[in-house]
Amino acid sequence: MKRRNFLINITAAIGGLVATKAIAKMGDNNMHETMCDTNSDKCQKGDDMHQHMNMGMNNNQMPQKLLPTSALPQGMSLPTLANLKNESNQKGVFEATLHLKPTKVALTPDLTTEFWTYNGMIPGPKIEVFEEDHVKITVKNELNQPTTVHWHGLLIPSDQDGNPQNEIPAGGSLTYEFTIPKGTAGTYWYHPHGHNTVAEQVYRGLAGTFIVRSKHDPLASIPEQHWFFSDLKLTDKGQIADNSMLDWMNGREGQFVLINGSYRPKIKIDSATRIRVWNSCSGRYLNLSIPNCDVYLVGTDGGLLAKPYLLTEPLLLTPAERAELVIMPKQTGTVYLQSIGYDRNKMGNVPPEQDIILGELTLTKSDPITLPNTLNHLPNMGPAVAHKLLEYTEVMDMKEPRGGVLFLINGKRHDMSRIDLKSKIHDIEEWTIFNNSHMDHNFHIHGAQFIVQSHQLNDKKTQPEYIALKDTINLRPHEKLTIKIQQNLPGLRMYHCHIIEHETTGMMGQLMVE
Ligand SMILES: [Cu+2]
Repeated sequence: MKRRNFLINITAAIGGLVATKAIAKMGDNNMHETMCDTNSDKCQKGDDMHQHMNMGMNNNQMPQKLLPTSALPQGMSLPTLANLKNESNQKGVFEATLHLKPTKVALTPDLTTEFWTYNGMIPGPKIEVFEEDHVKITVKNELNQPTTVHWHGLLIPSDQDGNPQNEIPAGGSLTYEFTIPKGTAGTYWYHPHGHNTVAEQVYRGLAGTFIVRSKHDPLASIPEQHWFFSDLKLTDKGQIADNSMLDWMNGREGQFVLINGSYRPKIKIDSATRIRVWNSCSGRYLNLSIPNCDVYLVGTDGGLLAKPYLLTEPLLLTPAERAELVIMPKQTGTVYLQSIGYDRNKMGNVPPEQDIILGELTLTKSDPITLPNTLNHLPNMGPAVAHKLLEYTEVMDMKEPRGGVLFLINGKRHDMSRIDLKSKIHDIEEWTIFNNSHMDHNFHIHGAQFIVQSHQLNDKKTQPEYIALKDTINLRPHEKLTIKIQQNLPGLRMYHCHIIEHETTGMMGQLMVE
């Protein structure tokens, strides 16, 4: 969004205009951002903070006209993610190049959209390596702004992990080099992590998958699919829309959710299938419902669970979370893959959450398979020797042009020159993260996979139902989450909310591991 438009918005907000707008949800009749007035039942939110937002933070941009969802073809076969080609013929070495560049993509014969891409692809090419491989990826930045590549979830040295302090200038290039540690097979991804630019670079298309395989994978014999979810917001001219003020406040949600770059694809499941799932959306929470199947959760962000866990409810995947599932169709037929409406307590006048259709599953009933009882040996982390407390808060600030709300950690905005916390290398630490705010936020930290110990909400403390390796986890409003974490490499690590608009506007801190 242009600076001039921000100023117009702010001036109008102070002038006290009452019309606010809400972003239309995916649905065939809601193709533009609708106007809602503050008295409408549909738009009303009850509590104090939301009232604040309604009175002081009206969203006074001209409504953006969005492309009707009927303009994109749907029901194509799920595309396979293209691999990033290994240019090395040395055993155990993965060497490749990623070019970041503006790329015109023909979404239909009549509609060409300019994305920012890795190697011209939406999503970026899939990187597949084995544990202990040596990875050498040269990134050429042909954008007109700096960037970095963050290897989300991987346990690699901090100076190779795309911190905002290590930007690749416009026109520059950098070679990232790291070795994948043993025992870290899992489902990762890569995306930009520069200073102040992440939201735009991600919503313009920059993200890709990174799979680390084990040579002793207990599920290797099961056929595998990849579902990479991303979000796309297009103007009525078919171009990538700027963030609205509501996007900056709540995290961006577009009118299209794509799987592997395809809108509402058809997905065939004709036997027990292992599915790796990524939520790469900027702000959208996915609450996945897979009907007429037994769905086992077998892995999370950082690898396989200790044992399979049969899901009895939709799987909530907040931005940046991943999961590995084994799906066994119980009936033959066609069903919708959906995200069930989940209220994450957005600010401002927004319509109620709805179920949305993500794709169409063509199921063939097949004999169930028996999954191994033991999938992984997860670390027993032992007693913590240090404790840390993080508090998320939200504060209104009309001087903040991107949404008028500051999202803070321990009362502070991200400052690249400030060390917020220090940890001793290899120490087992217990962190308590307190979401002292009115909306859901998630927590992501670089350089480690943590294990959740407990959730506390309204004085009720619960233990997680399964032990899992996580680098990103959701917090409900006023929830206190306790994790155990160990940083095993020295250097600077970021931690932040992964609603990318919140991260970009400063809901991020810096940990120094020494
Ligand atoms: Cu957040």
